[in-house]
Amino acid sequence: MAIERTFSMIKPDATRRNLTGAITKMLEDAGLQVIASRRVWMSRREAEGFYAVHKDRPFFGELVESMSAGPTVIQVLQGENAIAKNREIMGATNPTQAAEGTIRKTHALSIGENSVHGSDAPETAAVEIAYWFSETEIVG
Ligand code: RTP
Ligand code: MG
Repeated sequence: MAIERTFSMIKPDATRRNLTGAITKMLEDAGLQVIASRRVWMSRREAEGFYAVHKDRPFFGELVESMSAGPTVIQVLQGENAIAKNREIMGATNPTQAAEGTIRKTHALSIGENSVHGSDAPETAAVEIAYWFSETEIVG
């Protein structure tokens, strides 16, 4: 199995409820290693840039609003099959459809305030990591 890197965010709804440690523990317990981490309060412009692929979706305004409403913890995770593994631990986008034991089933409030983000493919992982981190900040 390939060692991969993926980009993860602990969203404002979760940092607001002091869940940074609890969520990071779920990631680490699943075998993912945090090789970069920073707390940021993103601007609307940064949120719009990061989520540009969703700009024509009806929920875009709400998404940008919630992501710039408070601090986010951005992380690079490394491990075997890290991209798929992280998506599995996160659970379905809508927490009502997320499996037992997943981060979203355990902690998310709604589809909009769903506590975490994770890259969905190697190409998006590379773009998303580079959007927030320089190579020197990533210590594998
Ligand atoms: P993510 O990108 O955040 O890891 O989650 P995802 O792939 O499961 O979901 P995606 O379709 O990429 O959507 C990005 C984020 O937009 C919000 N969303 N709101 N109100 C809605 O119908 C709706 N749909 C999506 C969610 O917060 C989702 O994580
Ligand atoms: Mg997505």
